[in-house]
Amino acid sequence: MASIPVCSKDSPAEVLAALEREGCVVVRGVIDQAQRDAIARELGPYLETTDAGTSLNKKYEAEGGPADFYPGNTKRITALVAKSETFRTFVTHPLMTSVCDALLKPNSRTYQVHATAALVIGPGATEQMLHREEDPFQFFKVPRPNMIVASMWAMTDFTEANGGTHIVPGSHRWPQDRVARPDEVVAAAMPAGSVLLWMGGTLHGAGANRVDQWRYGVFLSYSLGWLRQEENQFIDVPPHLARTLPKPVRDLCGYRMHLGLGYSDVPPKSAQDEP
Ligand SMILES: O=C(O)CCC(=O)C(=O)O
Repeated sequence: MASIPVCSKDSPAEVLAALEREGCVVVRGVIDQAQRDAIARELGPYLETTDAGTSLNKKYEAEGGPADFYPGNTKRITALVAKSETFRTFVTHPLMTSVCDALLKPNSRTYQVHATAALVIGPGATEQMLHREEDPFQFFKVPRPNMIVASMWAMTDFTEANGGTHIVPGSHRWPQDRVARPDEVVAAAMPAGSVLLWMGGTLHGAGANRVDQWRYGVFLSYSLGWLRQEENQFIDVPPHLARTLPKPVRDLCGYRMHLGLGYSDVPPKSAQDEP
């Protein structure tokens, strides 16, 4: 029976081993109630004014994406580095940097924020199609080097019934075209405060919500420093905002060079960083 390994945040070596082996892992007790309350407070005004319909699909379809990628009754807001101070502490969280140091740095001098989103799934939302974070990079055939690490931070409990993320353990090592059997798909069940991590090659998707409560998750992924970011951080976190952020956050948004890549005439540094 397929399952997602569960680790404590105090065992980073186990987290890493499970992630490499199964392509996914749940880490419990990463953020406390005060941090979840802060996220709810900071993102609340954006979520309140967000339509939970499927209008986002039109935007994605217009850009060449699938027409039905986002199942109904899901609120999705992006650009979280710009919107939430607490989220910025997730970006530099030691759990994430230790995993990215180990899995991404062998293939790139730096890594960067790839995409951010709050994904709040309401009653009646149907299951999302399984997909991989690496799908836009299919020009490189499998097996590929590690390119992306993704995570979902549980603001509420995640259950099989309320839309807990569907994951296919082990699928990060599959041929591109292998289709998952139903018994290979596992819903991430985890208490609020946990983080689900998965590899860029792991099949996953949002689960269906069959209960009368909203499932609230915060998504954060990282990619190799020389890849195109999924979410354009230079638009979503523009230079005037980047200058005000702590240097580690600004660097992770991509405001630093990878070897010769990414130079610019606009100084991203704040006055106090200048030598
Ligand atoms: O909401 C989830 O559990 C996963 C969402 C996802 O994979 C996506 O929207 O790309």
